[in-house]
Amino acid sequence: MDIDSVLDNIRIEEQSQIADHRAALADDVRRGLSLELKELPPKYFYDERGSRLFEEICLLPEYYQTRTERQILEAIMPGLVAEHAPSTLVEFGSGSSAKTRTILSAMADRGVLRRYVPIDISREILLSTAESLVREYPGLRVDAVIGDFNDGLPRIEPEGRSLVIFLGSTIGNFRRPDAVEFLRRISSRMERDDLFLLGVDLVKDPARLNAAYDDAAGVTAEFNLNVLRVINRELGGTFDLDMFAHYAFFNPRESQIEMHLASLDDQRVAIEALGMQVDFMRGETILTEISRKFTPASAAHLLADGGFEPIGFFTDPDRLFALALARRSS
Ligand code: AVJ
Repeated sequence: MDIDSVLDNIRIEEQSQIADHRAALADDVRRGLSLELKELPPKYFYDERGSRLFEEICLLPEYYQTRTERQILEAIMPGLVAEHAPSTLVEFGSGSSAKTRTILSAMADRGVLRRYVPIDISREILLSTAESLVREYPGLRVDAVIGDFNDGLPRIEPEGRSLVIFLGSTIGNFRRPDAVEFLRRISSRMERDDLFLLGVDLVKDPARLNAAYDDAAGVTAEFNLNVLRVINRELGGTFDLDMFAHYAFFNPRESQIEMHLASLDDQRVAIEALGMQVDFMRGETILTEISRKFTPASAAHLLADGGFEPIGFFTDPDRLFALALARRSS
């Protein structure tokens, strides 16, 4: 397939409100490090190095999420496509769309695949993914959307039934009210016969959860510390990465993993671009990520509050991970 016919099948639309990523980072860092209980949003882990570290995490023996979700997808997609015949796949936070191929192939095998709508913040990743997919799936149209999760579902002209997916348990990064709001923005844009598939990590033995976020090879620790590197580079921070330790644990009362960076001593850090100095007491932590864990009931409840009617719940034999299927409630 020559490059012109490939590009004929690709459209990229910019929908993100955030024109200036450094300004957004500056605002979030100023706010988060001024709080009495310091925190930083997890989205800033993912510069080039952080994205590479996350891909490494997905291959770790302790991190069961990625391969388990893929197993479930492989098991359920043929049946789901046979029953519902979706022609458009819409994916939030598509990244490099690795798991997406399982779904696209199931749709292609049934002859129903028409269009893929990946939504991601990285134009480069969207473009390169779109190009390879258009080559791999003859006749596929890719309408890529550059956007943030906060932008919600893009307006797509209806053309058959859509399957909207949000995989990887990324919903677990949202505090519950934010998750509800995010889901509501999606459900309000969906047609009654569209489908929504949500990946959720399940509650399990806390030791297993703790290991998944504190791997023996130390990759998750590097990933966590990477946010300080990003602040140093983008905002002229003076964080000494050797003066902070990765600290992650399951909090059963909140049903969430909490990932922190703990200050190893009393210290003062400057952030030049913010004209700001931040004091840390020995042992004080920055909350860098929450990763909420669900039961079948709590996932169904969240979906219902988000404007969805749960219609299916699929898990693996060890009940490590789950995919919840839903449609808009009316
Ligand atoms: C990409 C948000 C699903 O919460 O498990 C992996 C990120 N953090 N190890 C997760 C992550 C530490 C991951 N999500």
